Amino acid sequence: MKQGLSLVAKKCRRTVTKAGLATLVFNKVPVTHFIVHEARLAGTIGLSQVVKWSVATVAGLGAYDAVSGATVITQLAPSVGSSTVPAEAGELLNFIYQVTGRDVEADSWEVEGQLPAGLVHLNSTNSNVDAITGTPTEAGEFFITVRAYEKPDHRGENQSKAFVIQVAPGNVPPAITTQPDSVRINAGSTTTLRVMASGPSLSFQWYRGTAGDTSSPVPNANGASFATSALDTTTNFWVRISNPAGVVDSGVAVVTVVDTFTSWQTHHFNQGQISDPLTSGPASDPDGDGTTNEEEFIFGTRPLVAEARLEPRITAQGAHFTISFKARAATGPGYSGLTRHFGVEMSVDLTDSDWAMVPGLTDLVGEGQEVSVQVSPNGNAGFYRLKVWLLED
Ligand SMILES: [Ca+2]
Ligand SMILES: [Ca+2]
Repeated sequence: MKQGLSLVAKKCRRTVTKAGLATLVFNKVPVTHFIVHEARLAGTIGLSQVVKWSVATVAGLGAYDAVSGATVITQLAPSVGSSTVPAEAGELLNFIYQVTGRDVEADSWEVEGQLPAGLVHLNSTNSNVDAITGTPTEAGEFFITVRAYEKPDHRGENQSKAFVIQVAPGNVPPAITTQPDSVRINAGSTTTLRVMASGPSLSFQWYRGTAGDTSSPVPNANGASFATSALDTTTNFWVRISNPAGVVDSGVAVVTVVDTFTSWQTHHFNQGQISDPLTSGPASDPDGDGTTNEEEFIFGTRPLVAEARLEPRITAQGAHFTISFKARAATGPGYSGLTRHFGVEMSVDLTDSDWAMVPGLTDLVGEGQEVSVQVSPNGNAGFYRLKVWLLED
């Protein structure tokens, strides 16, 4: 019995000594460094210091039972002997623990439960000492269990102990690592905006408007990302991120809304008409002016008012001809994010294959201007047609 007791105490002293050394010397660097340098440092530190630390540590092991030789897992650092592990967000934590009272070293270790973000299990092998290390980035209480196994790969007899890692909020203000992106969407649809930020205990609030203007908070938009409601007009958003140590505002993300035939419909037809494709469908012509609804959308004319077709005027001036038309701008309801373009094509015989763009009239942006261009058909008969199309800005 006496011999058994002496064996246990000796083994305990050896493991405690190594871990204690590391904690004292390297408490400002990740514990991986300690593992690498352990052997070298053990040789350079004075024996009296080692002994002093060993004694202090053993004295702190309240649960250690030298008489029976019971196997226990004990915290060595940062809070010797405690089942609570104090930590602070943004500050390096080296949580070191050891198993004592065993006749053989622990061959493998396991951590059960969710570690706070930023911490990793060192996952020692063939060592009575193991550790969890890193810089936690979130505050809170994290309940974990560490388990030492007699054999590799989590086999054999095992011993476990529960710890709670208490991460205080710390003093690290939030920082934005990725700003929210500006996007283009079709009118009436939604999008999801995202921001990425670092720092502990982050709170988010998204706002409409220009950055810094908090008059229009978006209800329930309190995460790193949020889905907008269906948007009909171009809208600016930004997000304020805060924690106990500070506040940071993102830049503005512009959600550019681009109208489509479908959203144009909602501006020109009532609900009953929209539900009737014979009235509001793209191929329908409810006003009987020979222009389909889709063409009225492209030309910028009114789908329920019969109007003259949008056509170029041709006037003769001696041997020359002048083609003129009004290049309407794509403005008003149904044209958000769109630009109207005009071009004139010419054919000598009206066959589909030989339409050619007229030089100088290949692509004009409609700004409400009167366009007038002289053409010379070179003595041949010529046919002209006006081409109109909408493009996203
Ligand atoms: Ca029509
Ligand atoms: Ca019309």
